Amino acid sequence: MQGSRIVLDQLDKDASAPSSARRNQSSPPARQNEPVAPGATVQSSALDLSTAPVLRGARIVVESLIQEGVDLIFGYPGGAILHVYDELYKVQDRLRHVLVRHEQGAVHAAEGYAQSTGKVGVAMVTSGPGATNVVTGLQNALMDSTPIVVISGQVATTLIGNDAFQEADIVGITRPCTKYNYLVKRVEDLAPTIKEAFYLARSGRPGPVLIDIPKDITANTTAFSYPEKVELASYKPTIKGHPLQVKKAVDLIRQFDKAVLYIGGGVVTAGAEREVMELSRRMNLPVTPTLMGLGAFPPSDSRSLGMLGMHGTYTANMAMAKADLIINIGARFDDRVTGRVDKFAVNAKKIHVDIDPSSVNKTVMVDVPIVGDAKHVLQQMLEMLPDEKPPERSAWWAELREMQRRYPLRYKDRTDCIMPQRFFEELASLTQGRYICSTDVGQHQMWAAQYYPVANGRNWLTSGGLGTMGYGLPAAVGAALNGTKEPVLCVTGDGSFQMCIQELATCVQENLNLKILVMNNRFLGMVRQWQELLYDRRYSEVGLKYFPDFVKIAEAYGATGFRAEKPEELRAVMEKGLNTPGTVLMDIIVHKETNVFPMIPGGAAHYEILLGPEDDEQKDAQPRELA
Ligand SMILES: Cc1ncc(C[n+]2csc(CCOP(=O)(O)OP(=O)(O)O)c2C)c(N)n1
Ligand SMILES: [Mg+2]
Repeated sequence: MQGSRIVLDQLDKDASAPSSARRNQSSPPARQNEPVAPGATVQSSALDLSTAPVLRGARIVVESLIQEGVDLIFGYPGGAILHVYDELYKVQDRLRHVLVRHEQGAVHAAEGYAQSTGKVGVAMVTSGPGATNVVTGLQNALMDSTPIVVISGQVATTLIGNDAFQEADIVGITRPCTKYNYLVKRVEDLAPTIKEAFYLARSGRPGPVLIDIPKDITANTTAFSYPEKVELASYKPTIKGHPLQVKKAVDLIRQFDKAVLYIGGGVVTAGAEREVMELSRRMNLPVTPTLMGLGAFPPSDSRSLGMLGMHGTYTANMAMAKADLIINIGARFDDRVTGRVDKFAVNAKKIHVDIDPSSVNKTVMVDVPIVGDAKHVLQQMLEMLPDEKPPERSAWWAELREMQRRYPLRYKDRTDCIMPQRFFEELASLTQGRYICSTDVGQHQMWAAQYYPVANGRNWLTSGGLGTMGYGLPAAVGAALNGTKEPVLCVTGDGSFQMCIQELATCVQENLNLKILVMNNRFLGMVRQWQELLYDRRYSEVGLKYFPDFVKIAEAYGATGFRAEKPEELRAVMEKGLNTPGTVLMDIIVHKETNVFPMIPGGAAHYEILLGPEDDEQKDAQPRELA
């Protein structure tokens, strides 16, 4: 995956210093918006831009953001970015800044905002430690193709390389974890760089872009006009699929019977849900989404096989193993899906539609690669497939239905404690999957993926590629600030929640309609599960021996807290929590040692599926071989 840093790199980058933008130089920092005092009149900060006014770099930064259509940024101030924060103070009527409590939170919030809206999320931080705190979020956004722009302050150009106070070579540090990054060295380059950064972040395979701006560049002045377009000779994402390749794909879909449509996050990014549905309907194709593709196809549709991958359904994974044709739309043959690559779907012809050429033939060689935007390519396919009677694929569907009948998701409920799956079933039944839901990482994430019926891909915020504990709460903050009136859910674990717990302050400060559900198993549950199943139950440092009282923590931050410990309390607590205004935390104490099944152990073939102890035919949870 790391393949996706764009090609532009080689062309215009300053070889020595991290980064590069082509023109640059720059300025000083700034500070941020306080709530306007009650009764105070807010004067419009708008400028007449038709005259290309001479502005200092800091003002150019904020005016450029406004010209880009940005109205919300997440950030944390400090010395090197102070000039910009001072300008933010002046434009608060046009550009809102939300103060997070940790820079990691700012980036995940920008990601949550971006994923839930399709717009570019923006974060702003200071130099040195502020900047290094964004690294996890950048890598997360890179792996999940989320469009964000991060602006970091840098020490003055005269100090760069001097081990100056709060100096870090953030362009060097983030080179491998951004789609592109820039060090702005001239104030004249600021506006064009920002324009280009947004274009790169949102176009092609979206991703994170970082702009590092030295303090003197934000103090220098120049005439400001925002460029209208970006011309990059070396970067022109392919949108339409090659017609001959599309024709080959369509011929295969017509010809092969045991076909599966394997859809990923690219479908959500491209907004290609309707086309996927249409292709599935016209060609009677079973559909399985990856973790990132959840919501791109209705889970209630009869052609849905449920999620694919390590904790996907038995039927989805076995369908891939038994298929004679796999049609991958906007997914990347991730190892959580393929398992051992040499044993992956060996009998299937493979079609792969992806906007990122570096993803094609990267881990799995395919028969028909098509580089292009999922929506366009699917439309091209549909044009070649008249809406006639769909093929029956009766033997194939019979086989799939039989697998679904024998191996549905199942668990044994208990009366003495809350089973985790029960918790997710209740959540699904109370919400019907209609709310935006963020997750953290671990068992709760996988159960959420299995049971929460995500109604729309933009409602599903999860850290797929990087698996970043701590993502869930700040991502939900970003989504809750996207203008939605509905509550936003954050499903988290007792471990993950503590990784960005400080963002509770942001939730309360912004009076967010956020409902946090902590699936509290008093364990780093997913790691414990691996230790139970693969390390003979040697639990090494997975028991959270000290548990803070999450309800009290919520209250200490000014939020509301509830707890459910017994099955009979569960629904009432969830109802009360979902209906209480503002930020609410529900601490749901679940059975400690339940495992997530099905499970394909790391390194196993994708058909070596462990089923749960409840499964009638698979009581000992032994790997099964491909029949
Ligand atoms: C930042 C980070 N550190 C470590 C891990 C490894 N890891 C994956 S899942 C997990 C346990 C998560 O515990 P919790 O949040 O309580 O979720 P549970 O599995 O119990 O539902 C850990 C430690 C990770 N994914 N991210
Ligand atoms: Mg846990």
